[in-house]
Amino acid sequence: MTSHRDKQDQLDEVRHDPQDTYLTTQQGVRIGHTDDSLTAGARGPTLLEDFHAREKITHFDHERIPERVVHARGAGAYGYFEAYDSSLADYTAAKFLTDPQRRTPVFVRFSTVAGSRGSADTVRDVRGFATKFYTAEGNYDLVGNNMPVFFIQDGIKFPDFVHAVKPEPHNEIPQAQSAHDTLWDFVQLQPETLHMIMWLMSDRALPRSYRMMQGFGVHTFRFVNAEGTGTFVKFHWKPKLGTHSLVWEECQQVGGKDPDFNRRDLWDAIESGNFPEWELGVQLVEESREHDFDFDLLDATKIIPEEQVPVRPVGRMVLDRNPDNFFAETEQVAFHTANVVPGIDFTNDPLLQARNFSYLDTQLIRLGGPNFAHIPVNRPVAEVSTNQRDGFQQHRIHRGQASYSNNSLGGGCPVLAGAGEGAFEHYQEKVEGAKIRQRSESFQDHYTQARLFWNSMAWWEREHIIAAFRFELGKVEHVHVREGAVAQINRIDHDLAVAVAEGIGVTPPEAAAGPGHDDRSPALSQANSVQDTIATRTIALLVSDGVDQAEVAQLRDGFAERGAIAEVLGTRDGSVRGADESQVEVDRAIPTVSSALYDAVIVPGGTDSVQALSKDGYAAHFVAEAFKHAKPVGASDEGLALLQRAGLDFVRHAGEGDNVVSDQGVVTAVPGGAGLPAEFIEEFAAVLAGHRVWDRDTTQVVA
Ligand code: HDD
Repeated sequence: MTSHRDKQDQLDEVRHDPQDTYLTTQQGVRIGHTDDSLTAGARGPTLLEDFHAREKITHFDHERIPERVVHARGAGAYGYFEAYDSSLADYTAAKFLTDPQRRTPVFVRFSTVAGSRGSADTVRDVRGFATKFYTAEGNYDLVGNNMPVFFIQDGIKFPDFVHAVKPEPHNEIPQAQSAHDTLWDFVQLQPETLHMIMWLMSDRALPRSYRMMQGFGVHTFRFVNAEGTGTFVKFHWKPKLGTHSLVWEECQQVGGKDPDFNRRDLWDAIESGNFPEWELGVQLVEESREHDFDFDLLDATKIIPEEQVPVRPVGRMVLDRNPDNFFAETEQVAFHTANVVPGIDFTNDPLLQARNFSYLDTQLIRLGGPNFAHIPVNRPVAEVSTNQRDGFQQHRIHRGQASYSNNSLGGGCPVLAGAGEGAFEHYQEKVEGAKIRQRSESFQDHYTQARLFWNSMAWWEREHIIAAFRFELGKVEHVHVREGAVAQINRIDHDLAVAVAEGIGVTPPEAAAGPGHDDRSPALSQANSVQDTIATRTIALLVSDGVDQAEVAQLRDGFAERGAIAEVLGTRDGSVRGADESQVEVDRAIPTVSSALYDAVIVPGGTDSVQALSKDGYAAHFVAEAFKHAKPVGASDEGLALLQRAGLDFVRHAGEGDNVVSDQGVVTAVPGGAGLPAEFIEEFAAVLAGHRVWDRDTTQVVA
């Protein structure tokens, strides 16, 4: 029976703790002095025989390995997957998906695509969502993204695409940005990118947290059941906390204030026991229906709209353990789309076929040779027995005389699995055709689904997409590239193209022939992914000397009960004086943070505190900015003064019989004998569960 401890028990064998050890060389010789080299006299030359110095420096010189050519920046964690029931057995022989008694260990790595290892987390980019399932039948890797489509249809274009999106080769500018000429030149000339570009310009490219984003296998894969029958399948991960994003301006601020924002969020959530969770779902299409769609199932630039083929929930994944060592685990983990187990197979999607070559190949250079599967994080929990030998960093001591099949000298071992012994059997698909270099006719429509995406957006999502196009194309130097991009957008939607053109100094185009349909897929809008929870959201409480300490405690406890985290931000660090002269502990000083790092802000009462905050530029800016970013803002009656100072003139005082007023996501309350009324926290939590308050008049904000 697979248990989710299996992988951890295996890793325990190599985990090393320096507690109660002596410092030694790599050879185990104890060292008593590591600060001075061995020299001929106190001021003389260093001696070659100083083996400790040489070993120490040599090892250091070799500490770096090549970063991933894409997805270099990432963060990972361990956890487990469990199937809800055995109902998928009709479609797949994969035991980890059909045996609810199993808890299959997993390692997941989230990443951005374009930036280097040290780039900021909150850039506009696709996020990688790669899962390694350590199943009892071998490792299965689902190497997906947080967007369900891809930029190109055939992997042979991948080097071109990556060269276009990465920093430009002559000056290596810009870092982790798609807003530059070469990417948009590629886009304007390669319309198959457009559907994915719509996703990239949307809020999906700015996740609030890795824990709050969807994941997709992207390709159509193939399930194969015990009888050998195939079924097309697409994989979906849905986050338990809903799918939520930052806004672009926040992303840019967070990139400076906390470039590790998403990485830290994942780490902190797991350390504090708020284990991130996703539901795995599948869309299943019988092989007989392969040609029933107006797109090709083998085209990775297309989704199967959920309204056409519903997503069927099959299990859940929980991440419950951080790695012990970033390099050993997160950096050295090696995913590969061709790591499949019985019950899961490929289709002829030309992007997938190329990936099945590329991922093994890249590890050979990145991890220095063919034995990277011996690295602890990559080792299966299933038994491994091969005739592969030698190579750099061979960690196994293979015994015996025979390392070939068939053999008689080794008793015929390792033996081949016979019928019923779990051997992987390739799906027997009949293929025929002439050898040609040609894209299928069925891959040629690049606009219909891009338009479907646009049609499905809420008004505020559309506004964000227009702003994103304007920002990105506004950074493009070549006018013909701007014009070319607008011409392509025009074939998706004319109004969108005009709105973009007007923002970037390009003549708005005439309406062009395009798909012109009004179809929508509600599942594509983040407006429809809101869950009724505020678990792990962060709320800033702004305080200074004289704050009503009882309200602070009440807010902290009230939000903690709902799984959210209220942090006390003071005009200075350490503590401030409460109205009753008690000490109120401060989590952080306001100038060291930014409203962009929090989901909401509340100003508790206390006349002196609110007066001091109102004189503090940082505090007023904090509130104004949170409001501008459509976040819930709250205040106890006295706190209103700071809201007004921040330009929120419309905010009304709560009054007699009207203890809590909620208007445009600004919630105010009059405290009574028992402090803030209970409805205040309730109402505030309800607003916060909606994540942002888009129906808000942001012209109220002081610029
Ligand atoms: Fe890829 C890494 C996802 C197309 C070649 N890819 C990589 C990672 C993710 C994806 C999540 C990071 C894995 C990790 O955390 O270590 N890639 C995708 C998705 C694609 C896709 C969802 C389209 C559906 N990729 C793709 C193509 C090729 C590659 C078409 C090459 C032909 N990808 C690679 C790579 C990487 C990689 C060069 C870099 C590091 C690595 O593999 O291990 O081989």
